[in-house]
Amino acid sequence: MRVFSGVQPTGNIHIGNYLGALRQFVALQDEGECIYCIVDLHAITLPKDPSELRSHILDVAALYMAIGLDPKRSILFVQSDVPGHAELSWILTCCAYTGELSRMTQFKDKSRGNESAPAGLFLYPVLMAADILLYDADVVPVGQDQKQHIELTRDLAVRVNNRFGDDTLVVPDGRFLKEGARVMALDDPTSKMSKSAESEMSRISLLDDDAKIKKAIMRATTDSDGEIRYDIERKPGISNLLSIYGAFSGRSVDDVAAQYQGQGYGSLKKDLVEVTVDALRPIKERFCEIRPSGELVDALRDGAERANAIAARVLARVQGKFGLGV
Ligand code: ATP
Ligand code: LTN
Repeated sequence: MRVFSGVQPTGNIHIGNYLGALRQFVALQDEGECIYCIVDLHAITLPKDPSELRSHILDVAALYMAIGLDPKRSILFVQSDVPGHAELSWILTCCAYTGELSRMTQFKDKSRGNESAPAGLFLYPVLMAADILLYDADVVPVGQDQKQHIELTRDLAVRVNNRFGDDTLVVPDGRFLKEGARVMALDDPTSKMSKSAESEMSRISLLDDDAKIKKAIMRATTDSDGEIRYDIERKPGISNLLSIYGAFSGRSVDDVAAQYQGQGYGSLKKDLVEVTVDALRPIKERFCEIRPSGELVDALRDGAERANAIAARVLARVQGKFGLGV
């Protein structure tokens, strides 16, 4: 089984990224051949300061390793170090329909009908499909927000295969977790926790200090009926806290809710601060060792070389089917 996934270097990884996607990356190392990418070409779909981008690329790489990804067992690399991503992306762009791309909810949210939205934002899901299909990946661990993009990837693979034969592209499956697949913003539990949201109190980054973690959780938006119960529709704030608690402690939300039955929101929040601080402490410690070390860049160079060897083979196969080149 081959596994592929990616994270954008758009800012510090938050607990939504970790609980929804990255925690699966680690577990999957025992199940198959894993390829994890830092998708810098996706990050420039909206303008980025070059030195900030460079530093976020290295931060995400160090965080990959700090959470337990092993660059010897898995391939860890930066997307733009493997030219095949952009090349396959163009081929797939020629197979995608403008209608289906216009229906992508992430595009609609980020462009909001603006005529001067970058075309890269529109083509973003095609580049994501290329990332996955370039490695013949079987499984793609992601958060719930990527479900529509995974469906498009599958549609494109099937469309290409219908034209050129089933041995052209592998049709991948998304893998979504039950607990943590959609962590919501702490200050607004009706929108998802995001790296690029303006408010720092909306998220907890894996590198936040204990005081910031405490502040964000204690101030998290809740309702006023005082009852601890998992009910996303009526109690999105408390449900979000229960689901973060459950995901970090390996327990079900109902189990956690039962424990706090009859207690105030304050004691749930106080304990969640502790659970979160304990879970992030070892990650932060490893990050501080790995980030300044030269091994980080060496690992990424080695990863790019190994990724490129697979990508070049798949790309040549697809180009051959399309009749490209001499
Ligand atoms: P941005 O806010 O800049 O769009 P992001 O926070 O959505 O970024 P990505 O790099 O796009 O982060 O996503 C990395 C992985 O984390 C993806 O698999 C995505 O599905 C997952 N993910 C992102 N946000 C959440 C969330 N709030 N809950 C669960 N999973 C999430
Ligand atoms: N679109 C993803 C990031 C991403 C990705 C991928 C995830 C780009 N290419 C390939 C899995 C596989 C997101 O999280 N916003």
